[in-house]
Amino acid sequence: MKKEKRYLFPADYMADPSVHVFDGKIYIYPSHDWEASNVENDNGDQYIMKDYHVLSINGDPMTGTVTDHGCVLRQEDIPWAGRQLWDCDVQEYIQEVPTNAEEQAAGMGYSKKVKKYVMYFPLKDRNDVFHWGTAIADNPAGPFIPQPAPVPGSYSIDMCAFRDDADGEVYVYFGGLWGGQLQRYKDNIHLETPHLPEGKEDALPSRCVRLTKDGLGYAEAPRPILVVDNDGNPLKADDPHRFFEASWMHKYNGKYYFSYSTGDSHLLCYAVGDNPYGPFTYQGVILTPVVGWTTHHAILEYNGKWYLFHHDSVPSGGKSWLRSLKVCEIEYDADGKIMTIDGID
Ligand code: FUB
Repeated sequence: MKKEKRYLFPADYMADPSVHVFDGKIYIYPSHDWEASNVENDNGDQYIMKDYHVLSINGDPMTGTVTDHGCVLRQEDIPWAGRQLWDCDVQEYIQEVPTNAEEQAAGMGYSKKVKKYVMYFPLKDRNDVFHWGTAIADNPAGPFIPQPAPVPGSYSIDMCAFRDDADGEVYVYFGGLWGGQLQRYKDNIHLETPHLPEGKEDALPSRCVRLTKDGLGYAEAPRPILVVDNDGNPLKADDPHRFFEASWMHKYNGKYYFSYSTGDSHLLCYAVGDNPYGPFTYQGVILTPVVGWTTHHAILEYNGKWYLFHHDSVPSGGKSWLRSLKVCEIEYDADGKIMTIDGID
């Protein structure tokens, strides 16, 4: 179906939106696309992003004023940086910190609760291997101060940091094929020889890990996230609806909706499960192909309506590495199915 769409930030090329409501306001955490002189290839060398901005929307996503809070983290400020700051996400944490002498004299006791915001970003180290970094801010609009080293054991790209209202825990969904390097890992161990499944082999799954309470590390080993058909069989590698990258998680009517990009078949698809780890039963297509190679998204409820944030390459004349943020409303039918939206307006 056709839906009215809005370009959110015509002033610059930004992509890969992660979107949350913090303190009642919508915050967008996008990648910041740069003009690339290098060749476009399957390794994604054309995506040479070097910093992050935070955007916020004052009110309704379709009409509210969009504010650019400026550059909140630069590659050059990250001690272990090699190259390529790809899709990030941010989550809010409440932390107990010591009070100072003045606050104690005012009767506040020895500790107080403060909000902290942790950004999760994928970045290649100097050996060209992706890990995730974390960076901390006092405010959802940043600036974000990077931790000195990547999260131990972390790998691949495209983190979605989802807080489950059922248990209060944060689960990070991640992974991406090809340039995202997921094929280099099995059971969280780096393989000597990468294995990208083909044909009727089971498709390579996205991963999910529950984080520690401070949001800065793994509370467990990452688990595979299976997308299965109606008979419970994992989707196969040659299925155009299989997972490729750009995980997102949201809940609707108590069900867990895992959505993702199918990469080389250029769709946004979704699957539904009963808990954060799945398995997730494949349901359908959210968005048909857009102009540009990549497709990426976030789904958010705001004031009782549901929105799809995504990107396309129309404003750059089809340059796949120069993408622009868009938003439109999405609808569910009575059975909880998301109505498919046309990617081309
Ligand atoms: O923006 C760089 C990469 O392209 C992202 O990490 C992928 O999801 C794709 O959008």
